[in-house]
Amino acid sequence: MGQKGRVSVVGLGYIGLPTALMLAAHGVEVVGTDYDAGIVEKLRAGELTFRERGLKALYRQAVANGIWFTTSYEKADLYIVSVATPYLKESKKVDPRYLVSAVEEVLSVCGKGAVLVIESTIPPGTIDRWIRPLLEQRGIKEGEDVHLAHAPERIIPGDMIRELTTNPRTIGAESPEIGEQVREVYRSFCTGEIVLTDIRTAEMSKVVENAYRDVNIAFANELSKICRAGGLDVREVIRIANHHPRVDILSPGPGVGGHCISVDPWFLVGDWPEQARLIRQARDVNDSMPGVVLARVQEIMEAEGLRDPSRVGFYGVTYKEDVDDVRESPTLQLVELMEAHLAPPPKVFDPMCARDAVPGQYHDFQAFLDDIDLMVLMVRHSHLREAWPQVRDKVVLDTRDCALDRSAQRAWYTL
Ligand code: SAJ
Repeated sequence: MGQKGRVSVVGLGYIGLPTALMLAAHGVEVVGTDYDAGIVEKLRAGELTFRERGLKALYRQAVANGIWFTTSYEKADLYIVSVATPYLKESKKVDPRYLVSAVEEVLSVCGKGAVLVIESTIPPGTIDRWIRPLLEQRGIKEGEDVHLAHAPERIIPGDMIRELTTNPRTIGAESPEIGEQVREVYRSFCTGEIVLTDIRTAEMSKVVENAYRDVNIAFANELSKICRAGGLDVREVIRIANHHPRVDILSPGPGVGGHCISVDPWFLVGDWPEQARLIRQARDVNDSMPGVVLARVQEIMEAEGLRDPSRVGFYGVTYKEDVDDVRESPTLQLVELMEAHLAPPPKVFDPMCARDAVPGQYHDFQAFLDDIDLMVLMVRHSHLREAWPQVRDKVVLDTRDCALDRSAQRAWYTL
């Protein structure tokens, strides 16, 4: 529909693709651009690039409404830039290279009055430091030739489509008028409240949301270490503590993966190392968890008289349940640690991950079971519940409190 003009979504990854499809499915004219020809070819051929509940149906609706995919940057009224913003391993600061190059491409094609919305997660000051200078270098006037806004995404992988529709959103814009214009575009599909603010506050609040969750998961993981040392059942302790009306502790686990919670807090540490002490500590606690699992595996092997590390199997390689994303996955970190400290290679099975995330990954559950004695439950995929009757006579290490029947197993351990 011409009313909102044409929207170009740049970067068709985990966030850009659902956003582009959602806009198109709600009648907005959308062109999706990605520099990766492989992604564009797949999307043109009717194939999705990752698994997510409800994404297929949304894709069909968007295609029926005329969305198209290309590797070239097109003229549009509004651009939504959703490219990866990793952090630099040494300094912990944001690595803006994909963002800068995408914005450079957009600036080379966009017409006067175009609005550039950055959706990628960025630390406060990124637009000042990296985007505004790009305009200045080209003699482009912000507020006249081009307008800037930041609309960080907040959707949770595994429930993206519902959350895209219902989550509240934040839009930081160069002026209230531009904020209003951007809000109108998101309003086409978003039923949640859309709050307007300035760009730096929007940048900060997004990073803060993920740092908050990281700190809270670290608290649960630290409790799990304390309870193990104190001979207590951490799950029971948390369950009881959470009865308190103002206590709501998260779940301990084998570590924090994914490209958001394990990355974004570093931005604050990178820019404010003196102030961001707790946030840094939380990162370290969460990063230590794969090592804690490894130590537990070694203890259990000892206790159960299991001598062959190659008969240890990890169930789940994705960073969490019912997604196919393996970025920063605790299992991948653990496999690396095992290769360094125990004889390689451990066995890995994941029902969500069609491609091999590790060499020799199993795709047949029974074959995986036949080759292992100790099964480490790393991810609580829905598949596990259905397939559980197949699992018999194993030593199990449950890192996720999977709430499964233990009676058919040889022994059961928790983190
Ligand atoms: N995890 C635990 N214990 C918990 C909760 C999570 O160990 O109690 C682990 C998960 O297993 C996973 C990691 O933490 O490895 C992160 O998973 P998650 O489900 O907490 O979050 P993400 O990374 O999938 O999505 C987050 C969300 N942010 C918040 O909830 C504040 C989502 O809303 C954001 O849109 C997303 O980051 C993002 O893209 O920034």
